[in-house]
Amino acid sequence: MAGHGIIRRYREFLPVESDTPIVSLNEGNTPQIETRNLVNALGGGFHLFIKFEGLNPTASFKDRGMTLAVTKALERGARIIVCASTGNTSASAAAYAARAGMTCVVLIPEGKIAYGKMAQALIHGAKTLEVRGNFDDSLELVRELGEREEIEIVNSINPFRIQGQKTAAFEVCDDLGEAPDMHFLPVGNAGNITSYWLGYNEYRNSGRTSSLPRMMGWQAEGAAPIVRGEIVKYPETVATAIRIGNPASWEKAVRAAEESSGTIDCVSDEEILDAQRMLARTEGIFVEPASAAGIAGIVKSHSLGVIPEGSRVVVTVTGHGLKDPGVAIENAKSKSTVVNPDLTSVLYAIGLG
Ligand code: AN7
Repeated sequence: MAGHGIIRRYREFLPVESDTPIVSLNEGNTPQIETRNLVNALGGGFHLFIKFEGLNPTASFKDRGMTLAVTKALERGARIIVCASTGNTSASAAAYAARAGMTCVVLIPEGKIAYGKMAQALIHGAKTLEVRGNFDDSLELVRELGEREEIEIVNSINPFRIQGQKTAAFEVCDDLGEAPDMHFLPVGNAGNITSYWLGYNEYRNSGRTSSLPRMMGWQAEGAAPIVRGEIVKYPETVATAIRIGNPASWEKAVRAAEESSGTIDCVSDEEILDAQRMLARTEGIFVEPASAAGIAGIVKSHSLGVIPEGSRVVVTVTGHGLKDPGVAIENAKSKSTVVNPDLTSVLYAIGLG
């Protein structure tokens, strides 16, 4: 059932009944692309596969958890879904709520979400509140709103989000025929690393795979509470999606890294932007800055000799680059050229004059 959404494809692993009203946009089944150019640019020595989650319906991995969270909210009769978000969760919630005919309320940090994500919340008709504060403040408010019967929280503190997102690990294993040796991904609220670890374990326990990957999570240097071991009160990073100072799934993420002999580390904004540009130029894959944190993690790990020769590495790139055009245009480090409408001008501008 690939292509019909993650609930239909993996329903035996998910908490749904035969009469559960599935709300889906046919999310999941995203491409896993082997990227030899990038590996060669780094000096070679391992196999790298990019799980391109930016090709989900709302252009981020959040759709996997959202389909299940909204489905379950509808099933129990909630009328309103609400979330705090750095942008992608709100975009996804807004779209799935529209599909389900539910009301959606999103709380986002004022002025700190990427342009494309704001467009998504508004066009899908979500009640969009910009909070004078950061993501962590917004999540506190959402926890309070969630006390009301008619409201369902669809942040990853809703366990159905994690259940839906674990299907990405299933797809990785189905594509590779086995679990990879290492799995890299960005870490913000730490729901995704928790989900992948759950998924890899369930697949191994069901006998579909025989091994588990090392989980390699990456925070941004200015928003790295797990790496530092303390809440970051004023998180700052160009990767606004992971501008989070007090992750909801903190302990679970630490456990995933420990149990898997992996790590949670951080990369600077400069490393993130370099990785975004490098991936776009060597492979034609355009990701948002937060997603490039995982790529930067590979660059860093490889330079430190942490990636064993010949290993199979998967990296999840979580959101599409078009989400944040402003950062991309600045980071491209090249400008367009205005020319007169004649061949001489064009030839001159492209260096053939
Ligand atoms: C592109 O949308 O938290 O560690 O509110 O948008 O599971 O939080 C987004 C997080 C990585 C981090 N990459 O994942 C939100 C939000 C992208 C993201 C993360 C996010 P988690």
